[in-house]
Amino acid sequence: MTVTLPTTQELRDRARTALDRVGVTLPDGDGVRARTPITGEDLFPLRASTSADAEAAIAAAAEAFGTWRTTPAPVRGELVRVFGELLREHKSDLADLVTIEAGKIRSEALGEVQEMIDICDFAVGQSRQLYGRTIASERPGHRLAETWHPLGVVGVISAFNFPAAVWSWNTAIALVCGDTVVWKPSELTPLISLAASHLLDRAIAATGAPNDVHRLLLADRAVGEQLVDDPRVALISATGSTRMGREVGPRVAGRFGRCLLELGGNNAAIVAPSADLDLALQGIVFAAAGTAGQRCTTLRRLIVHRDVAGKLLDSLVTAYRRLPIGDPFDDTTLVGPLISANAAKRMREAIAQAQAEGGEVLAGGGLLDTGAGAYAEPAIVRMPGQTAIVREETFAPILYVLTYDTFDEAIALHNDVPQGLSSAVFTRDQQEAERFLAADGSDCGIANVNIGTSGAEIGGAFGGEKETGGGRESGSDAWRAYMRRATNTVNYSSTLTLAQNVSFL
Ligand code: UN1
Repeated sequence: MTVTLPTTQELRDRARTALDRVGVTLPDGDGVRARTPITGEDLFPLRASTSADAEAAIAAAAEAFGTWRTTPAPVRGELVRVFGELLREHKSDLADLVTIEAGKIRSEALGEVQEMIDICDFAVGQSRQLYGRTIASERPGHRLAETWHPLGVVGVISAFNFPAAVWSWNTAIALVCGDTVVWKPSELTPLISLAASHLLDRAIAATGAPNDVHRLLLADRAVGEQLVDDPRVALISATGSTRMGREVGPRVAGRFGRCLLELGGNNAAIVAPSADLDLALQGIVFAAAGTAGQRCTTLRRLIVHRDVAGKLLDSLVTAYRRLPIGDPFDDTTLVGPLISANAAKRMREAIAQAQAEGGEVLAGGGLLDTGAGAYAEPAIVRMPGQTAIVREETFAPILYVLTYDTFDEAIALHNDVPQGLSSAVFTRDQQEAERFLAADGSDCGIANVNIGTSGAEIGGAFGGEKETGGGRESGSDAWRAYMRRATNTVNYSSTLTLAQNVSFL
């Protein structure tokens, strides 16, 4: 396959145009390099935030919290509404930057910005729905209730693969909840971070919200650690690998801070004999090969019934052979580059380990010779069982295939990995579908029927169990993680009645 790619200079110009339209002035200096996986080359050197900058940002956000927490929640919602309008206006510019820095194809990059718009709409509604409960008191003349209050500074640590949407899930909700935010994005995606943060700054200026309700830090890991260890940061919301979460979680817990963790996934789909195989095929290809396998919700394991395995695998292999790989700005491309040459190396190593463990490569697995960028052919690897490599998350498009005979066996295989983010079953058998969603079915935070594992919409809580970290973001009652609860007992009688019938004096 020959791949025609834009030049680094063309991408630099395109990024510059998008940044200009948004109104970003690049911070001159060094320490951080904007780069593009499309050619694998650097775009701009940028000034990195120092430890003193991080200290100042945390102090400023903590001070702004003093004002923001007493601003009425619907007024806070107005900031997020205006931000959402700016996102709509600059949807195409932001999508360009997502493609340039993360390598997503155009429709997925636009989809990422749409997620940002959707969470803003959701958060605006939420700003009038920060409900507490009234509880029936056992005492006469008493009211028992709970009130939700803003929590403090939220430190958001985000990953390259959803460089802007995951930050926006956290930030839109945190802001309506009365919190302030300090953001440390991935070092791989500084330009989209600057653009998204600048649009929020413009919304802040337009609505008169305190300047420091949001601060951005472009920096390396040391600054992330500073956020993690600072007692003024009430909540750390971190997205990334399980290895990262294993370090962050105990450090934040050690200072009794709160953590919201979105870590690795090792998502599987079960394909039952009754499944609509055409539908399953489409769902599998998007979930496994889409975003070049670099979503935390990417489908990594296919657990297919022995009777339909041959037929499904034949059509999957054919579909994989036809996948257009290449320039993510080209409308016909479905698979863009991996984020780095290192990611390609890890993919090769994982496939080699799978082969050593008895795996057979049915499709893909090679690297295109583009002379620039790491363009991998999505791979399908049939495995004799759930070996060590299958139980790991490799952030690349590798789909391991296992077969099963009984549905119980399929569910056991499905749950027998350390991670618990997303899952799916393709079946037309209602008993199987319901069993998959039941307490003894999928053990993941997301469980789907007749739809793949990736591409969740805003509105539902997003997150997973086990080594995925337990956090929930973006929808349902995820807002509660960004607030503190106070239980209030109010005595409006003239008698002091003690609970539990205690008598005293
Ligand atoms: C991620 O990969 O970190 O469900 C987030 C999805 C997207 C979000 C993925 N809405 O695939």
